[in-house]
Amino acid sequence: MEEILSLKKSFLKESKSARSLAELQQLRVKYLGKKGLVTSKLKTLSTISPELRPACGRAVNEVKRYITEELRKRETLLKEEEHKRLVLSEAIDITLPGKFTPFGREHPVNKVLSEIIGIFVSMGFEVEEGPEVELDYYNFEALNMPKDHPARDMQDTFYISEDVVLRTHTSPVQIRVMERRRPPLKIIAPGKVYRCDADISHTPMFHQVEGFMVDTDVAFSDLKGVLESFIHSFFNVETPVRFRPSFFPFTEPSAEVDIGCTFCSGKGCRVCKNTGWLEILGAGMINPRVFEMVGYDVDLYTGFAFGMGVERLAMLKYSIDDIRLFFENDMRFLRQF
Ligand code: 2NL
Repeated sequence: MEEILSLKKSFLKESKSARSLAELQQLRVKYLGKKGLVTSKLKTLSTISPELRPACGRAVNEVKRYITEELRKRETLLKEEEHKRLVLSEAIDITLPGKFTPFGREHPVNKVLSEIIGIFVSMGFEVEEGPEVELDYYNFEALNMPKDHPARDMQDTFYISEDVVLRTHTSPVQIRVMERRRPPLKIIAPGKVYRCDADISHTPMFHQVEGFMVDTDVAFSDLKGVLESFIHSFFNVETPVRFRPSFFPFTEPSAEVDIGCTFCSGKGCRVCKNTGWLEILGAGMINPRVFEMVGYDVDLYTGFAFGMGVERLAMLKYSIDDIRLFFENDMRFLRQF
């Protein structure tokens, strides 16, 4: 009986100092295992005199139940402690400020580009695209710019090889369309173009929208009507529009189109160099030489064409004085559009 009671005492002491589930498991083996202390006591019951055996048996079983129950309690306690430790070690401070992820938005150049496209689409123009790396033939030759033309100088054009260039305008898209299709055609060609130039009004890459219309009797008055409609729609006001005689190898006659200065309303300022006018695009009647290159009957068809710089239009619309701002990706600039 004494031995049984001292078993209970020694277990109590040892179980108090068990700090982990592994230590608890060792205790379980030590007391309740096959060769454990309690198990051995049960085995020795048969050696005890029959009168004392029932009392001793009850006592050992009672100690066994007690130890089993105690082990279960300690196990629950240790598991809870372990869980608490885990939760604490993984805890995050929800009062800390979050990581700021800035939202993107459409670039002002793309915004203006979409707007320009939308206006021409509403007038019935189709949109066509083409390669930025272009054959010399489509970029120059087919546009009546022969080998000795000054615009073909290395100073202005990025050459990939003798006969491959980065397109300097989107006109080659229109040549490719005319080779493929017959009139009537009303097409605009938006996209990136490249010129070897860099200052406050030039970047080596910029965006252009060119457009053309070809049919049996397209006149200069059609060009004026389409461009005036476009300009009034784009600037949201009835700005004065002026066609000034000019020259392009691919149009004849050619014109540069001005609008009343948006900065001084035509009074004269630094931006319009005191002329009261700002040049916004170039245009003209397609040179019959271009039609010959694509195999159109020059006696049957006439057409107009025009070209505009998207960054330049965006600069005029939003009073931006340095084209490079579009490409610095300064959020303080980009957020404003
Ligand atoms: C400008 C002037 C222009 C064209 C582009 C063109 C295209 C073909 C045939 C004839 Cl396929 N012309 N395009 C015509 C006149 C002017 O652009 O100042 N662009 C920024």
